[in-house]
Amino acid sequence: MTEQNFWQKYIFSTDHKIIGMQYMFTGMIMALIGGYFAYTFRMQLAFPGTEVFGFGTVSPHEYNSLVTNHGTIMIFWVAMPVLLATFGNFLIPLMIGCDDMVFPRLNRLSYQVFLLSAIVLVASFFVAGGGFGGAWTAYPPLSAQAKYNMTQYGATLWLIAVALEFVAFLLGGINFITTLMNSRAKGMKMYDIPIVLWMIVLASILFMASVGPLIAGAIMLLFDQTLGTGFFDPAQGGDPILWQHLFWFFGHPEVYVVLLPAMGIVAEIITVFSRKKLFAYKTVLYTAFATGVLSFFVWAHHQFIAGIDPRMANVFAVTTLLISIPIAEMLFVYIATLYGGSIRLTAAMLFALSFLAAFLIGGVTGIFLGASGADIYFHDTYFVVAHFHYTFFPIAILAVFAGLYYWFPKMFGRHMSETLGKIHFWGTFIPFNLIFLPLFFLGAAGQHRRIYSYELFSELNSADFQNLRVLATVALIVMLIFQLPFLYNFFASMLRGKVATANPWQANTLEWAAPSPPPHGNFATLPEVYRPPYEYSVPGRESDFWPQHEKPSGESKA
Ligand SMILES: [Cu+2]
Repeated sequence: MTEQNFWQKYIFSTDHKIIGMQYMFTGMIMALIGGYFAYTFRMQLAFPGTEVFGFGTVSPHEYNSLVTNHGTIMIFWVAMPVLLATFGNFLIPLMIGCDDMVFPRLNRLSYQVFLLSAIVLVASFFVAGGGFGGAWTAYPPLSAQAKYNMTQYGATLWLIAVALEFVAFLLGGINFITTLMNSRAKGMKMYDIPIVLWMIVLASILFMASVGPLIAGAIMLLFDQTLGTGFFDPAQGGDPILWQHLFWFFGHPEVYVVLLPAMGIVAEIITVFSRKKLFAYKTVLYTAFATGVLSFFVWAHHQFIAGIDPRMANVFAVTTLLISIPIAEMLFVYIATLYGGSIRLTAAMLFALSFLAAFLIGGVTGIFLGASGADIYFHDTYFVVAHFHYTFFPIAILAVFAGLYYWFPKMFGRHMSETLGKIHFWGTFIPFNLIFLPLFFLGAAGQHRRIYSYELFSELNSADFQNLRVLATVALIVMLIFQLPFLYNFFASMLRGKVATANPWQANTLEWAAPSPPPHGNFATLPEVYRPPYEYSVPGRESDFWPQHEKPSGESKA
């Protein structure tokens, strides 16, 4: 191969590992923006009218825009690119033992479209009228009409950015599915595929199957905004509830689009760091599949108070409770995997374990909201905000950090500092709970969300309530400060970290059979697989693990 210059190697690369990292760095930058937005509007809530560092005072419209774009960024420009695209791109070819994706140039196009979508979104903050402020769900008629939202350009650019982002993930999803099905190492059967790859591919299928109606809806909404059509405007005979159906038909499966890869990452980490095989591999696989199918039948639980027929509400309450069964089963399998293991509490393992604990709280509080009667009270209160942050934060932050600490040696050939990693873990996990536990209390006490200043509502403005808001905001600031050791650790370790061997954690999946970092093309000779994944030694005999690609010596196969 001829020498590549910087641009060919890092900017216009078709190497799946480089593309994965491009997604990762873009996701990191967007996470900093999303985190900063959270800081600005939390400051307004805790100290109304205050001068926010780097921003000035927050006007009511700016408040709406900050909340809207915080949600949009964290879900579409952080959780999806990092969980699906970064780990999907980096891990799929390495873990199935092949040299690259089936469609490397399609892969490059996917990132380029994604980058364009991010640029369009950031541009939307700076147009006349400011960024879109109609919430990440973009309910019409507010989102459809300039006369309501006063942000015609911001709203339109926001919509175009989201649509472009969907295109990027459609392209990526095609690649993931094809590669997993066609390029597996010799000897790797369907049930030998590492669980994280199943999860990423199932998530891609879920995304591709659910996003179609929303793309159609987004185009209709774009026409409503720009051409004066009235698909969603009751004043013109349109139906705003139609948008809610189109949005949540995608929006609920979207939760599993990011949850499943997170569950997969955590499965890899807890098996390696407890020296156990996954307690029930096929059960996890089937429950993930069941979750995916069920996720298409729960969407209207977001619409219990939108005027849908109460008999339909009963149906969706039941399907919503049903979907908690496979998820609970997955959690039980993970706990059973940990049981009796010889556990190594590395930074990656701490983040993985905290994911299980935090997500459990998120899941259980979802049952309150899934019960249509209780939801009449809880709907649109801070209880909902607390609930979905107890699901999304473990997914998009805790599982992502777990994966970054775990695969960093493979990505960059060096180790991150474990000490800084543990400081970062506690500085993230403790404040996280102090941010969102108070919001459960505020929501249960009836505090509505999406309100600029509670000073206008005497019954919500008591000192007790305000103290809880201040607690949440201060905890957020502490958590943001504790991301600095991570950033330092991440970038300094790339250059100066302890050099990593090919398989520093003694894992047995195939990515660890490649050098750290793997060269373009990954393996000197393509590996063959002789054992199923997750076959580890008995607890306590950590040196005696069985890599998938090593031939069994006859009697060692227990
Ligand atoms: Cu939902």
